Amino acid sequence: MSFLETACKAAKQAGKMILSQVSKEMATEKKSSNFDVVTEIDKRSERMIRSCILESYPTHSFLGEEETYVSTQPIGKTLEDARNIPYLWIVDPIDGTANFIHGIPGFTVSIALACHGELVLGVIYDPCRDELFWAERGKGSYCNGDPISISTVERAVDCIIATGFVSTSEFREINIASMEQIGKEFRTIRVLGSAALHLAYVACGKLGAFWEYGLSVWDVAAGVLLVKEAGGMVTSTEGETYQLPNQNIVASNVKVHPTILNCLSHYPLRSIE
Ligand code: 2AM
Ligand code: CA
Ligand code: CA
Ligand code: CA
Repeated sequence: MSFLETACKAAKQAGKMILSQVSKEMATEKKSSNFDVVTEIDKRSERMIRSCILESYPTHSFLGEEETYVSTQPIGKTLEDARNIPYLWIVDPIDGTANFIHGIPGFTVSIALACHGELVLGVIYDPCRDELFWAERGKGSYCNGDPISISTVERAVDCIIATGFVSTSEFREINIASMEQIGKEFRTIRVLGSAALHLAYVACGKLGAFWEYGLSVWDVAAGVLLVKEAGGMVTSTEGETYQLPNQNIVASNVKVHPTILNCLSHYPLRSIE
């Protein structure tokens, strides 16, 4: 089985298990705060994905949101150290846990593979709609086997942009404030609750763009490759070339990118340092 096949199999298996648990009674556990919670299903999903990947590739490294990391090689806390790692899988076992807990469609499984710190594979699965998105470096992006590409819309006013705001993030206020300017330029703003789903929707052209402050590497790793391989642009909120694990991200169909960066320039990050 190829890396892609393994990742797709793991994402689908986990996604179907998650879907089967929606609306069932489940305990939630507090992580960093009351806003940051995890369920037994997040952990079960991560264990399923980890077993599937490490059974196929026992020497690879694995970074998951819920159980930090298991690795045959020592890896650092951030991807800065990932350049020394030949194969690092980066996994969000449920992106959109809040939606999952409340039974709202809009949660995904996100699996990426970085080789020596460079993204080579990204898979995002939305079990509610049975949509499997994937991208391989240099080979384009796909949804359920069909090639996808970014929106061709030229003007911000003709497209929908998405965002989210992590309640516990130091960037929360700036994220919310930035909606004011962005909201004046774009048709409307959506907050679907899964950063990975937002990125998959930018890749297939449903959304013109997505921006968010304060994200983690597992929220965006797969989606960044999907957007790039679909012809889109990904930068930091300050317009620099996007590099994992930058927390602040803008992804778009290229054409509306300058409008977003211009809006965000009203909210310099220096102001919260
Ligand atoms: P999660 O569901 O995996 O935690 C939405 O804004 C994005 O932010 C989602 O990708 C979500 O991922 C993440 N997120 C939401 N609340 C969070 C919190 N309190 N801490 C960390 N990440 C959070
Ligand atoms: Ca979480
Ligand atoms: Ca997440
Ligand atoms: Ca998660």
